[in-house]
Amino acid sequence: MSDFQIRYGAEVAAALRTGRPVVACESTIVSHGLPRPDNLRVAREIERAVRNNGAVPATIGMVAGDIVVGLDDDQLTRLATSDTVVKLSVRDLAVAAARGADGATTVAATSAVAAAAGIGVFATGGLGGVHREAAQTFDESADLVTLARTPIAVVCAGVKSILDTGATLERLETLGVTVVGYRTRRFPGFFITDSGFELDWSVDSPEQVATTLAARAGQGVHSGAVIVANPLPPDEQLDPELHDRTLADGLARLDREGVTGKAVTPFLLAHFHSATAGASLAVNVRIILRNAALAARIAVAATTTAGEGGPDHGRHRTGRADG
Ligand code: PSU
Ligand code: MN
Repeated sequence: MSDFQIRYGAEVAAALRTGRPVVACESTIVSHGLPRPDNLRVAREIERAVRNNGAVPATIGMVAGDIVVGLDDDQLTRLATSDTVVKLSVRDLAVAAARGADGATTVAATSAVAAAAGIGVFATGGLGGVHREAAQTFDESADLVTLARTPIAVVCAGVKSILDTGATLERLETLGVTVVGYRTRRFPGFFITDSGFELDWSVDSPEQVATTLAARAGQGVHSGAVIVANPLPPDEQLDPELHDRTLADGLARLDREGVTGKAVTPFLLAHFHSATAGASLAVNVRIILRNAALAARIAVAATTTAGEGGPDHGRHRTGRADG
């Protein structure tokens, strides 16, 4: 019988015990964000990218009602291939556990669980944010409010370009979430290198991110996340013209087919992947692998940076991840 406590993969448990660098990885990008059968291969490649850069990957998800930090390969396969995997944000975790469900954790749920587990760095693709029709629909991802109260460094390529990037950046500012560009002052646009929006800060190295985390822990006044926005090099981005066309079609389909709620993001991503004949998929995979590598280098730097910015970063948090 489950007591609903977080379960740990053996390697992750050992790494956390001994203070080795650990990077949290998300499962919703695997189950709902990437098409099959590529998704399982990519999930394994993400873990390999983390390892190749010196850290232990901890992919987070729910298996038969248990929150697992550090899914093993059987569990990863199950979440990548089963048809009954539910997309879980923070608010879904307890009821899904009570029902013994299989689930994949979003950015919100993955960060909340990772911080509770004492993991200080998290790699994903793109964050959720404010949707373009939010003025009418109120559709704003729970990723934003969760990051406001969850002390973790999240490496991403900005917010998905299907969103209203300007509105999302305004909300992140309101919510007090730190946003830094990695070697850039331009906020990336996920599939696109440059979203067109300027950032106040950039950081130049994994060490500088680690020092920032140490400063936050030392200052003792922070309870939210640090977003490390890592753009694709321009020659690796999706052709911006193809991007804009595909997006316009996708938004029109959304409207026509009446897709709402948590189905919106997976629907638009799937539309991109089929409408660009896999071009957006290749870009999406590049984004995730690059973020996994950078996150690992940050985690490594954080374990060697003096002070509390190291692997214990998340343990001394002041804000509860579960609200
Ligand atoms: N970015 C991607 N692929 C994804 C997602 C983001 O490139 O699959 C997922 C993440 O799990 C993110 C979620 O947390 O979409 C946001 O969904 P929503 O907009 O329903 O909050
Ligand atoms: Mn939503």
